[in-house]
Amino acid sequence: MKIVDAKVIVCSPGRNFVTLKLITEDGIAGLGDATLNGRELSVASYLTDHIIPLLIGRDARRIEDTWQYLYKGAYWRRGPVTMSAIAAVDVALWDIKAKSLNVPLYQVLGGASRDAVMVYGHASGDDVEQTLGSFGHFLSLGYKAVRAQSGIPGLNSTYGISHGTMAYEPAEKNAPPENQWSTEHYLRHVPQFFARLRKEFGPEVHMLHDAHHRLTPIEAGRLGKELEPFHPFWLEDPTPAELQESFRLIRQHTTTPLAVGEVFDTIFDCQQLIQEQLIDYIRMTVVHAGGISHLRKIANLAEIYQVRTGSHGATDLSPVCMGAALHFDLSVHNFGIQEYMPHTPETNSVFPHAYTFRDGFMHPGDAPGIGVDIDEPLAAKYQYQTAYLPINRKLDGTMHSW
Ligand code: CS2
Ligand code: MG
Repeated sequence: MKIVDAKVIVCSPGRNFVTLKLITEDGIAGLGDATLNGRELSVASYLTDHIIPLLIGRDARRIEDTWQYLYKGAYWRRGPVTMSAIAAVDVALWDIKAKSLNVPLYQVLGGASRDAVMVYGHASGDDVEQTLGSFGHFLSLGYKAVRAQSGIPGLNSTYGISHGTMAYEPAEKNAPPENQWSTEHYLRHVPQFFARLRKEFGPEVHMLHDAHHRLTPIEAGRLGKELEPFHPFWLEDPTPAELQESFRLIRQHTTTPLAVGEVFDTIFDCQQLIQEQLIDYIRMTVVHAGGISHLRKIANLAEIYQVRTGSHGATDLSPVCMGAALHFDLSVHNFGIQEYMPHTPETNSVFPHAYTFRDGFMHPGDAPGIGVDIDEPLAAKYQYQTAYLPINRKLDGTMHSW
């Protein structure tokens, strides 16, 4: 089953997406998401200029060999651009594999381990009252788990606050917008915020929060300890995780569950975190972590150490990624939760899909493959637009993690 054609489709139905399409001699088409928010064209070029010429003529059935060929064959290993490009090829080949067998991908991955996939939504607001209203809205939609992010008193901007009907979309045109940060303001605010959430919505609903890489380990230990009475489902990205051992300090101070990994791209980024049980959920997902093939290896390592999956699922990951992730989530044993930020209607029209949401859970559907397609003529109407993630500065102007 040779690959005879391949193309990279860059489109921007409300935000930029990069999609790889592989076509076999039998006419089977496979899709892979290659979107890297803020650096999309780097991955598009990596695929078009360097990988696609190597794929033409290869046997599409040799998924693992192709992964190793692209990983070891590049010599220069790891990194978000390389691993997003490899991920797109990997997912497209798994899509082709399942389509060639005329089964949904999860059946090829070992079949379903659960009936459906629990997801969490994103409640946010400029202040606590607005966020409480948003949180209640997600409960009315049937979500069993909701992430809560609110504006921080004294700061004119922060991470994760949606405006209008759009889900939070952290990419702005032409130049990175500047956010401002104060750890002191934040640490004063969040425990009170969570106290209000629990008082308003009771003990049952799963509540999540994303610190978005902004605390030192000891500050994260303090926040985790102060949140314990409100038993959050997880505290995400409490501190930058390049230094994996820094999570030992957080663990010494709190039992609040920790989730990390959306910015990781290989198993080596999380190996120590998993093997020392420094985290409870690994956030890596198919588009940035080398595809289904590599994410399965990460999940298998995590299973030994009782770490569960909690894959990233923001709107800057395309429906192609969401579809593939849901097949993975349905099948993997140590599944924890899946992030779900619904895409816009224009994005969904470009990427028709079989996955569904109902009462707080999702299912990938039983269409052959990953169950996601791309309407190329419609995609062509949405031209790429330069867009950047925000940057973040402390009140004195010092650069900080966004
Ligand atoms: C966030 C993301 O979903 C999350 O947990 O961390 O919104 C993240 O900021 C974006 O995916 C970055 O592109
Ligand atoms: Mg996050």
